[in-house]
Amino acid sequence: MIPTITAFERSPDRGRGLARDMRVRWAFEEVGQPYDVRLVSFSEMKESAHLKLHPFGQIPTYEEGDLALFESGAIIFHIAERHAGLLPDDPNARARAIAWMFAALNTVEPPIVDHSMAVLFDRDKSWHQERLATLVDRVRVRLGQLSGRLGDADWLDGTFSAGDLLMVTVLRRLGSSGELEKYPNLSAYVARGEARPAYKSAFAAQLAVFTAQAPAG
Ligand SMILES: N[C@@H](CCC(=O)N[C@@H](CS)C(=O)NCC(=O)O)C(=O)O
Repeated sequence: MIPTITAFERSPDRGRGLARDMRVRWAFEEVGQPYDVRLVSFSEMKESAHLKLHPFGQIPTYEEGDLALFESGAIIFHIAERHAGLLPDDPNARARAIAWMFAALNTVEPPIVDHSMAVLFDRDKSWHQERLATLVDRVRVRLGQLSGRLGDADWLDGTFSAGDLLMVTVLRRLGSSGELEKYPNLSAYVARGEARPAYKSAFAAQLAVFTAQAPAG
């Protein structure tokens, strides 16, 4: 059975692959699992049909037969458990890769999202510059620690895993902030992820949604 995921009908990132369906698409491509996509509008995401799939009215969701999932990390873990290629077979290496999945989502993504939300939505606030300085510091602390751990390795723990997949997508959310570029090994790490054929296929698929809807000219 082919799983179906949901994605934005009109992604605010204009096809830059920052929405969280991108990471799920990438996981599917890494393991060679075909998938369908149902596009949803912002208003549809808040309606009861979608809320049954996702209690917080967000994307992505995952449906396959009787199973409905939400949370990109849970969806990727599900894919990784059912297919070879995203988690090592060795039990300890597998546990460490799962720890990196949690680290990406619980420890690295929050300061990055807080920073981008402040840049996007709080520019007009009187306290914006002060708050931004704090948030930038928090991002830099995490990037510095991650950079130190990665060192000159290609991936976080041996071979490429779902932990790297999530970490790369999380770091990409720094966008044009200029923060990632301060850590050349992290920039190279993200570039290595983006160079993977599975990443490229996933990126092209989500970009096609945007270009199909963008006005011509
Ligand atoms: N922790 C969730 C976050 C999901 C999330 O924030 N989705 C965004 C798109 S990337 C969304 O649907 N935003 C619209 C909204 O919250 O109304 C996950 O990893 O799946």
